[in-house]
Amino acid sequence: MVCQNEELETLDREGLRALQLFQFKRAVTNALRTPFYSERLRSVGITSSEDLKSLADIEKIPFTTKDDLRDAYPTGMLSCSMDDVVRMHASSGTTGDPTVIYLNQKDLDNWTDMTVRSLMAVGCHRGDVFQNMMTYGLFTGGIGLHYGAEKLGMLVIPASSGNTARQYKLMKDFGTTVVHATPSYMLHMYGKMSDYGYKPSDFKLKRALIGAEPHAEEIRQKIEELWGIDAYNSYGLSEMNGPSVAFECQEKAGMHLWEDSYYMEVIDRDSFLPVEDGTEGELVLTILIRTATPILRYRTKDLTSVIPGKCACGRSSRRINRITGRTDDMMIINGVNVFPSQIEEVIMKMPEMGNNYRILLRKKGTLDQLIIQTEVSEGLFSDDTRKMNALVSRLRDDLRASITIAPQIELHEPGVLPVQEGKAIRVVDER
Ligand code: DLL
Repeated sequence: MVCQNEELETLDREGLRALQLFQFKRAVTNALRTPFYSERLRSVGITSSEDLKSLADIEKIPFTTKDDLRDAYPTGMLSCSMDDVVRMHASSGTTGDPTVIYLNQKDLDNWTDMTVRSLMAVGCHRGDVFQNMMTYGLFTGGIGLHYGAEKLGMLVIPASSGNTARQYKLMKDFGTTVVHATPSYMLHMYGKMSDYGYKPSDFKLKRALIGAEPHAEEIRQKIEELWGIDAYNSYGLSEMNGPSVAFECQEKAGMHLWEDSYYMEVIDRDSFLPVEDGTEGELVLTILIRTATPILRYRTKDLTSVIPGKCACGRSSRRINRITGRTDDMMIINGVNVFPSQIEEVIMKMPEMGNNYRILLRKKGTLDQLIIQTEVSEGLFSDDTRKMNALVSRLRDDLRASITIAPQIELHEPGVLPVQEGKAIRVVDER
């Protein structure tokens, strides 16, 4: 196994837990220096890290939510002098005050090391040409992997997102071997390849690191088959620095959540109690490698489960399954609970379906209406209504079998449905 820090990455569970307790205590000491946690922790009787005797004591700490971060805007979660801060990231703030994360130089170095580790886990190395198609800016996707890729010795092309024609030119002229993009953008780019006069053999691409948005296993497979490359799932969130919280290794058997840097819990959505490995629940994370903005027991709202057992690669950090949805993306359609991921899985299992789709929710009288707009594969769209109707009924039947609702289906030609430069917007709720 080629890795960044073999000793840490293969540490046995006992050693890992001892390290986590040590780091958790340090995180609590830091947290007590922030206005927000000093009040929150004292309210439950925690006045020093010595109040945590074991990892089990962590459950005494109340969860932190996105609303807590918003309420603490702009400096309620800062644990050091602003003079020591060298970087900030913030959410877009479209639904209220943004959330801000500060990092000092050591925090940035720690994050960079985590990204080097993630890149090495998927086989990246010096000599690779890394085209970073994630947005650079306050969003952590672009800049997040940038420093690690440089530290590893890859040639970094900071292309940022969008401008497909330029992406293709850069890929061809500089022999890009690794790209970092959202899965929806990888599919969009492929759809435009022939328009720009290219074919997959024009490129030296070997790997895509895909993340920042939910996607079914079928989407990964589609990207791999269309492009003839390996695609690896990458998970992260700005509150926990950004990309490189959890990353697949070359086994492609779930994402290693780097447990020497993050303390993970998976809790039942209703009771908030921990669930067994293998059972789905909400992921709760504590960052152990950042001083300037400590965040303890953060409710990510992301749904996943811990994969029981050890990975064949030898790394000891436990793996999580791909994110199936968020606690807040469940749609209630005429009383039936449906997750967008269930719909995506059905669409992507049909080879006749193309690379882009949308889920529309409307009101018709008092009832909810579910409309699925999906592009069909290249060359399949036709005026032959019999053929098209047969496709529509097959998709409707498969969806009914999965979600118990028979939606209205609209088939479209490839390239017709809207595409976002950043994260894909799949659900449009007009109710
Ligand atoms: O999306 C950080 C990131 C950038 C991760 C690039 C990976 C690659 P935020 O904008 O704060 O940060 O959004 C975080 O996006 O809570 C999940 O709901 C979702 N998400 C991120 N990665 C995945 C993934 C970045 N691989 C939110 N699968 C998270 C499913 C993902 N959902």
